[in-house]
Amino acid sequence: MKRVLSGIQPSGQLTLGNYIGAMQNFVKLQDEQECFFMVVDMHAITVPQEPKALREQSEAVAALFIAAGIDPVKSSLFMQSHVRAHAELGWLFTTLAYMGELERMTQFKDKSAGKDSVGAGLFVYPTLMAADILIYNADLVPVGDDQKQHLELTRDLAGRFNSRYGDYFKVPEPYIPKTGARIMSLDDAGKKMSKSNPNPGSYIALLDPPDVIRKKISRATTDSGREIRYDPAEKPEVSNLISIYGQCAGLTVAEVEARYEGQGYGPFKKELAEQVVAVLEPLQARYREVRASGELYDQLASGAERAAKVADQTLRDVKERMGFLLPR
Ligand code: AQP
Repeated sequence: MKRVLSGIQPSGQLTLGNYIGAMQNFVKLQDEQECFFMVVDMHAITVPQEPKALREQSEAVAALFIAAGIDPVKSSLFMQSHVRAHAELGWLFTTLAYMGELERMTQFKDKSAGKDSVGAGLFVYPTLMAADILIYNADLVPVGDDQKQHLELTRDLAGRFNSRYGDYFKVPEPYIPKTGARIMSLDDAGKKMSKSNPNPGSYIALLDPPDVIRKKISRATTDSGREIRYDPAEKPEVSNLISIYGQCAGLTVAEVEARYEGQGYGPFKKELAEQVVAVLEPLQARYREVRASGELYDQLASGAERAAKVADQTLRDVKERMGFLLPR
């Protein structure tokens, strides 16, 4: 059995990108592997968050994990901030990382572009992410392909620690699904669908009511021409819609193309909206049940307790190897 670790930030409303690129895969993994899934609230504050919204979003993300199919008995589901060793190991890794390698991170470049003042937390985000992963000595890290670069850095930091202080960390492997790994924005297929995009029309939120989903898809940008053809270079907008269709309907790209051969964007978009609604409506019903059940806090406490057992031990081992004087 392999150990799997991944997280989602409560930095806005979760999107269909988070579901297709992350949650769907988490659910598949939990039956065969030992899984740790967390709501990474400490990462969310690397950009300003309104406290009330952060609290609500954190609870919503935790409930969405369960609504999407994560079983909190099989998997350890917890809030990152409830397992304090993450922050401490994050600091230790910050001291191992180089400025140059952090400066190269495209997420940092994207999120800081055009801003007058950029938080230092955004810059060191990847070192906390490395701590999140390595603290469980995870074998596999299921992430969307947008996170590949951060995972590379995690692998480098694990290697650096091992060569300085002796072999300790496993060098984790990314687990990136072949299709649907990156869902792009509905208003610009050059950017990934992102929950912190200020334009809500650019994403489908997992909790969007069906009519809002229909409206957003009908307004989604399309390329010139009317052919439903998967060609990310020539027809990026339609190609993105085809991958969303395929992921929601359980079809390959070729099957979606064949279904709409000779038809225009109108019928395609209409049916795409229904495919998305068919996936999200039952998820939303389960979400409402989870929120109403009142069990979430206990489930998160038990997840954090299981996680802390592993995390605290790793932190102790690391500090010992680095030369800290440990309390007796
Ligand atoms: N558009 C996407 N397509 C596929 N996968 C995606 N993921 C995010 N967006 C897409 C995957 O979801 C997981 C959780 O991501 P996150 O919330 O921790 O951070 P993120 O990647 O930065 O996601 P967002 O939505 O873009 O958040 P903000 O806007 O706050 O930065 C990851 O596995 C990610 O790959």
